[in-house]
Amino acid sequence: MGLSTIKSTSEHEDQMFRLLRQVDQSPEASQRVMAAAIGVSLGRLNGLLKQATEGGLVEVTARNGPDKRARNAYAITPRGQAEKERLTTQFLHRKFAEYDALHAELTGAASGHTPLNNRTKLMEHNLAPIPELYVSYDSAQKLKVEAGELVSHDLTPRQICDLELLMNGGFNPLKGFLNEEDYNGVLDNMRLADGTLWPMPINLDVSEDFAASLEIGQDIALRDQEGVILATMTVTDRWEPNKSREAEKVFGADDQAHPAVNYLHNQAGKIYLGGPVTGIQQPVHYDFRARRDTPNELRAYFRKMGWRKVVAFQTRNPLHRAHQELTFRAAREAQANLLIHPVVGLTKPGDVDHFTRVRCYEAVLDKYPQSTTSMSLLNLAMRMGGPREAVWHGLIRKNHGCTHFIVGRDHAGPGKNSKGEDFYGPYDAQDLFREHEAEMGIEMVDFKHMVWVDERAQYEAIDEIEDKDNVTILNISGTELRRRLQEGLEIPEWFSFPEVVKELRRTRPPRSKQGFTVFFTGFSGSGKSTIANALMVKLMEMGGRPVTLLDGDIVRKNLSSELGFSKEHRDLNIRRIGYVASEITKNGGIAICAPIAPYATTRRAVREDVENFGAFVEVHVATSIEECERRDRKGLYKLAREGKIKEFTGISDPYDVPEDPELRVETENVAVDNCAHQVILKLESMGLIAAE
Ligand code: PPS
Repeated sequence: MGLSTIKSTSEHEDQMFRLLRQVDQSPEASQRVMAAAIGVSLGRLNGLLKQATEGGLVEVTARNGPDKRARNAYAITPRGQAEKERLTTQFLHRKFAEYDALHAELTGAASGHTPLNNRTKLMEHNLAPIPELYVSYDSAQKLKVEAGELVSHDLTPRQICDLELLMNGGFNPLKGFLNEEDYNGVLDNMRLADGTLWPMPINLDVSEDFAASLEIGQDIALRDQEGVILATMTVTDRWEPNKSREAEKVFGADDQAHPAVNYLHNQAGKIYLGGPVTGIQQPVHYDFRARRDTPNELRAYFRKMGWRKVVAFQTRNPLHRAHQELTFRAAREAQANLLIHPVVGLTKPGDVDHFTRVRCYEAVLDKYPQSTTSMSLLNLAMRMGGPREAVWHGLIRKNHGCTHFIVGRDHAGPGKNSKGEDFYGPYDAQDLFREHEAEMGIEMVDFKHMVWVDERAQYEAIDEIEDKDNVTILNISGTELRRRLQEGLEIPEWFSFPEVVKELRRTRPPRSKQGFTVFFTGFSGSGKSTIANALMVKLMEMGGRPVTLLDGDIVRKNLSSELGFSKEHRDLNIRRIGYVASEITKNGGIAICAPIAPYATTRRAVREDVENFGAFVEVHVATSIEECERRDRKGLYKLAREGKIKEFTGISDPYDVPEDPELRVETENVAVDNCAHQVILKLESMGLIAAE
């Protein structure tokens, strides 16, 4: 018969709890001391120990005692830690119930204590300093000089983010980039080789050549993009990962529509290096320095402010009224303070840049009651890994001294897969978090979907509105917000704060105020330059934005004078034009380009460069090669026919006709003015020019 059936459950659990606490605090104590501390007989202690070891809560290691006789030492396992926490919570639960009953007996009324399930459970004190990987200032100075001699690896932007959190304890308990055994554990069951919960592989991916040049056991220097040495690493492991397997295990699908899977296959190096890291200095940030805190700085801040419970809110988007309402509610529910903890490392491609977001957050911060809420920026490189990412975020926030974490619908969701379906279920992240909550030592506060109830002029949680059919419920989706910003339409006060809308409008002005590029392409002598010149003058007459003409000949004189007309040189020439056009577009100007640009792939690459910042309008000047040759303004076609000019487009070199340009203009029997006007009409229809 099992012990638990002999003893009453609660007594047994109390004893187990005391045993786990005792093993945790004094693993080396003799059995006699242990039994006395727990208040049980030696026999009972043995029974408990047997059960704890069999259940994987405690590990036994043999060692020699002072009298040279071998004896056992005990260590608590991560599972044991989780069980200890569970039992603690249960113990408190019972004590609350007893207290409540006593209160009622003495006063005739309930104590007013909120039942445990609805109140903050016992939280770990996440406020003691957390281990960092940095060496002391003096050692760092010395190490920096020594590291100058080492082979070095230039970190990618993502690796810099990862390294910062490794070094400052944000990724505690990791001590470096994962070794192969830990990596496999993380992939297979979200655990390091020693059983500790860790859901996200943190790898140093490098090229095959670099990996091959190293010896196992060698120290390497890790440098930022300006060459500053941030850390050294001892390479203990080197392996070629199966990236499809990693994608399947970590992100649930080997589908490149997932941004992290795309990164894995197309950007990450082929080989992984693992090994412990020694931190020399933090990556340098020139922006919002006062708003960046290491885990220990935040822990110290919470201690100083006397904050015992802190709810963290993770975000990669600007905050609007609904967010303010839900975060504040979450904090109130948990009877805790609030930490707005936005990610400013790498987020999802296409997100609002972090400079704009931080200015928005600063505006919202004033809307919370004084000294209840703080904001700190987190230099995390997100993976958009949904459920696993939520658990990872929770562990990171715990390391930053928080006791609670808000997990929303589709937390860190990557969008749709290549079949147009969601990668994860809307509540998968909450489910996985809940499953590991006790072990993690940070509690989940689930997100309430807040909507505006017009009649009552306030935000309410949608599932708490009882008169749904009789009230007007309003909400604006992210897509709708982007459309309104794009088109300069109204954004109502109930949705966001005027200060936030102002910031967003500054960064995302309506299309008619954004920069854009008009890209003419066509044969030599097709009329590109003439139409481009006419267009430039018309746009300058309208005013409002600076206009730059990057004509084929002008560019070849000023930017590409050393280039000829081979495929390679033409590509280089067009990529240079694309780069300048994208910079002009980024800065709100109009770039008009007029090269031949014969290759479709190169034109597509330029389009992608420009579209990061504004519209790209491709105009095919569709004059036939016969007509161009007939006109032969510069006499080049004649020379080409005579073989005196080699690789001449349309004669002895290819031209890919644009398949789907924004506009195609015919120039035969059409006046230049009319062609330029067609472009103006197109720009108007795309919202790129508008009446004031
Ligand atoms: S490309 O292919 O886009 O890099 O060409 P681009 O920079 O527009 O330069 C085209 C002008 O260079 C002159 N030229 C030639 N064109 C085509 N093929 C060959 N081999 C060649 N050699 C010289 C020609 O005058 C082009 O001017 P445009 O303005 O197009 O008539």
